[in-house]
Amino acid sequence: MVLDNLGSSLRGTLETLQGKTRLSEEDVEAVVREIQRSLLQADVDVSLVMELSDSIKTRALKEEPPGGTSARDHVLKIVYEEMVAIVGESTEIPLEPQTILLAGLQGSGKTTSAAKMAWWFSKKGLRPAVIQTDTFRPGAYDQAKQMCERAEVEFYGDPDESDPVTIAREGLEATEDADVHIVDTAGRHGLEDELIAEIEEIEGLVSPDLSLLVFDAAIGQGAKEQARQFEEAIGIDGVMITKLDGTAKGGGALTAVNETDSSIAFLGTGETVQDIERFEPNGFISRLLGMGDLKQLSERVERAMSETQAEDEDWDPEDIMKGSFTLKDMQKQMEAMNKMGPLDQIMDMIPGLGGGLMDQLPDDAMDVTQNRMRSFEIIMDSMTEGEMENPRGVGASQVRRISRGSGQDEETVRELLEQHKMMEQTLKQFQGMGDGDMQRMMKKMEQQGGGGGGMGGFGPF
Ligand SMILES: Nc1nc2c(ncn2[C@@H]2O[C@H](COP(=O)(O)OP(=O)(O)OP(=O)(O)O)[C@@H](O)[C@H]2O)c(=O)[nH]1
Ligand SMILES: [Mg+2]
Repeated sequence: MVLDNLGSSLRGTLETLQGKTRLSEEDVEAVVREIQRSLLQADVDVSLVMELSDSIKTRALKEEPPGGTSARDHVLKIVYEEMVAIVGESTEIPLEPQTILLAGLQGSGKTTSAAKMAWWFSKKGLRPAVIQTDTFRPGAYDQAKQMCERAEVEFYGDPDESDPVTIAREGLEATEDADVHIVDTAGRHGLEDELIAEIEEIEGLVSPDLSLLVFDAAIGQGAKEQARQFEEAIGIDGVMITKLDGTAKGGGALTAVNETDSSIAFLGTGETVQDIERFEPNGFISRLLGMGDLKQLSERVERAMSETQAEDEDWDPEDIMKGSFTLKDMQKQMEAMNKMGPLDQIMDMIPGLGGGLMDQLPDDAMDVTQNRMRSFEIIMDSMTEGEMENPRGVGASQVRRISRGSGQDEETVRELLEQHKMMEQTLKQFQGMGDGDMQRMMKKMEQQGGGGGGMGGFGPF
């Protein structure tokens, strides 16, 4: 999908740097030319391409690769950092009551995205409602209503009312029990004054916490002007890029984000209400440039992500001992393990397990290296609540979606599912352990864990 060409052509150019430790001016020129060519082909705005390639060039020539780093890795790191600087972190979407206003040109995907977002919020345990203020397009009411039915979320619209502002006001009142109000608006062919005036008025009335620009990935060079006008009219906090499942080149996304000085909130990847992904900058750019090389770099970002991840109050480690072991449990285990140290050391602490039983377990069950754990963490962030609860039900198409959303290979997603299965089986063996053994084990682990309070009910790993 997006900018796919950049990934492959850039990798090709970088291969020619293989083995070099210093970069000549020509080397840098060649890389920068390749980047320019790919970005322009992908419809990224010309001035943005120039800006980006200038900063890459300057840095690549000026900065010394740190000791032991190849020239190739050094350039890749700079390209990665400069691109991440443009797309930025994903738009912060707090999981709390809020009003979201959607703006965008006709057919950009606003109505579809409204239902998708509502579905997304409902999966996060919030109660969303979609308010359809589009009185311009015939059928807008029915379309939104149907999509909301499919998403199983509340909907408000009034096919007999012709004033969008009235609908917005009445809609907010009628759905006041909902936590998250998503206000859909009408689109027009171009940026007519009428559209801008209307959305300004709606914006004034609903005073949204978040104004999102919905943006067709195919827009290309038109992106800049469009983004600028919406930014001036209502102030854009984030962008939802739609139709990334299609043939779109997607470069307009970079332009829009840069132009509105905002960030990407969501990606739309299909026509059904579930086809929505939270934007993940690290995965997005890594995917663009060829993931493998960037693991090291992205670790830092990932760590920051998991640290800010809210603690899940519902999770009860005791449940594991009662038999069910979901991916959610595994996620929590991994978080805790990160704080505790390598798995095999923990296993050694468990009385009676040091030798015998350990040797009977498949080697792979212990092979949860730090790197794989990090990949797994990103993957799990891209999974739905339902998939986390029932990983055995995850089929091929879901694997594909999760892989796309997380920027990890499908292979790694399948490995995660395998790993979960193995841990689940391993756990079954532990469940036969006597209570006394278990208590001793817990005590020992608490001591080792440096008195970490949350470790009290920590499971068997
Ligand atoms: N393949 C694909 N199609 C999408 C996506 N998002 C929206 N669409 C399709 O794009 C078309 C337009 O989507 P709408 O949601 O009606 O767009 P809109 O911005 O509300 O359009 P107006 O209300 O007329 O301005 C529909 O056929 C959608 O099914 C997406 O992420 N992928
Ligand atoms: Mg619409």
